Amino acid sequence: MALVEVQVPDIGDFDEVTVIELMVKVGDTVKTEQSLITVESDKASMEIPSSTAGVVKEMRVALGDKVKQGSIVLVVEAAGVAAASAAPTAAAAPGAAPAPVATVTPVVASAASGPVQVHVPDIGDFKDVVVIEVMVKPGDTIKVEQSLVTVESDKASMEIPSSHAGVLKQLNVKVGDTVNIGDLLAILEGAVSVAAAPVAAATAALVPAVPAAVAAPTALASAVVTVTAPAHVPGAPTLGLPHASPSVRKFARELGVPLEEVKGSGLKGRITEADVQGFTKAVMLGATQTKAQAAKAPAGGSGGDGAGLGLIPWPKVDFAKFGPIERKEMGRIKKISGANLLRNAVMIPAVTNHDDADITDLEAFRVSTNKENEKSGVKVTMLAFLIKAGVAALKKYPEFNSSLDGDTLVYKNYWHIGFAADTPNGLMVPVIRDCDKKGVLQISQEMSEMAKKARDGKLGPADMSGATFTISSLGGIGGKYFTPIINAPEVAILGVCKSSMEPVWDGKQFVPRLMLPLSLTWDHRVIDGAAAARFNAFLGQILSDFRRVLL
Ligand code: CAO
Repeated sequence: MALVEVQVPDIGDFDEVTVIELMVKVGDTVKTEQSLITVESDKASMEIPSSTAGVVKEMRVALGDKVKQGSIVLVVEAAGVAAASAAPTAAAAPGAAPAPVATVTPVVASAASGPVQVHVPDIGDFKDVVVIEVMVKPGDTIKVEQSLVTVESDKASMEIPSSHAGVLKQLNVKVGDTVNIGDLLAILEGAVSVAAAPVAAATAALVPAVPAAVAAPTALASAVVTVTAPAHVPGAPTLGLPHASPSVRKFARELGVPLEEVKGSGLKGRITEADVQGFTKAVMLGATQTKAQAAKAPAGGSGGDGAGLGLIPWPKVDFAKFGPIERKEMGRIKKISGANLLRNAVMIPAVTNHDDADITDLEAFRVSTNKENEKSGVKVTMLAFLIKAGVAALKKYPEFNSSLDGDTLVYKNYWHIGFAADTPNGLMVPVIRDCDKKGVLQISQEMSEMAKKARDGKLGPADMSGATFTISSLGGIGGKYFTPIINAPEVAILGVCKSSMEPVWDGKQFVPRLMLPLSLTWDHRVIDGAAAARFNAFLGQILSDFRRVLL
């Protein structure tokens, strides 16, 4: 066992950098190359890896400390390494991690009035760094030292500034590209600049003309001049890049979190991983919205502009140009149900299976029951039979009575059935609770009361919540089949149309049977086509012989 001091390795031309993140603490076991701290200059941030595996015994740096090459970061008790062999610097240590060098390359002094190529400068030991941000676009007027792109390795991110001023004619990289030293980054036109040392470069930016001492020969004036830009210019202004370490940036990118909208709680407003998690949680809970969400939110619940789905914008037409028009604001219920329907239609991979059920005997039974019960005032409806039959099918195929919660399926051991009711104000879905415990007569009675309440605009939120499955019947109106939209978080909905007498082959002859068209829409994330076909077939069997409900 030996105590090894892990030092800041060669970090290129960075003089002093600030410790902005401690990624380990005393007692942690660290591996070789594991990131220990994040340091930051005004243009680059980088993680300092450990040269030695072992247990952290002592932290020698704190948040906000300034460190440079050779500064001791921490002391590690390294197994199997003799104290005498403990390397004084990370770079020299056995098995040392490659130093996170972000080298500043002196800028080649040159000047031209023609196109100028800007290449990726010497960025130290980094290879295949990824372009994570493009800060300029063709046509932009670029100043000397203005950051063009941000590149990132798994240990550091840095901005690549322009060595020249001019108009950006061509940008050769895009977000996601990987680049290496010498790669062509951009071509500037009308570029006139001199950038010697970083400080001199800053001065040159203020001087529009080319100093005579370094003016390019006239013959070169129209030629393409290749210039290497510095990877880092101490003292140059940052361009509003969110303050976060490469690993936090990567984490945010993986989650699709717009880092510029996250409020940093770290040093100097630095965004930490916990900040990104907090932001994500707030968005998921609906406590906040990203700017993109806010911009694409459906106006008044009536529908977005399609941009959120990468669709072309909704057509804006001046209808009055083609004839007389009248504008009427949509009602509150239509706006609310419209927003819900849009979300459900867009977010659920829905499929609809159509089938027919033979209800000849059931309809005869319904009519005779109603005759017998004429005096009771309760009219038994086909929909009440459908609800009862639906519960039997839901019990046999429980995934139709479930809901998705992330990757978990929630099976409900209650059977509350919603039914779509057409009202003057729009579509409403009252819910009849515990349909498994109620008879067809009671369901018919509750349904007629709920339908009346819906038409009178008297349904409360409790009347419309908690459904496990919905039935939408257009039977009293007409039609053959339709594709109902699932009422999330339910996973299926049954659409029913008008029954009609049809010739059905009984094996020997065609016989007239009353056939009921069924349309079952289901969420393909939860249910398969075969299960949907079985559900419909089972439902059809029950409706053709209702005694099966008892089985
Ligand atoms: N086939 C043939 N006739 C049917 C039928 C069917 N599937 N379902 C009902 N009928 C008949 C009934 O027998 C009744 O006829 P009678 O007046 O001769 O007895 C008539 O149609 C009216 O039915 P109803 O009003 O008694 O009962 P219902 O159960 O069909 O409907 C309700 C109740 C609330 C569902 C209905 O009023 C309604 O609002 N339907 C529209 C639902 C809707 O808009 N769905 C679409 C959602 S997607 O936009």
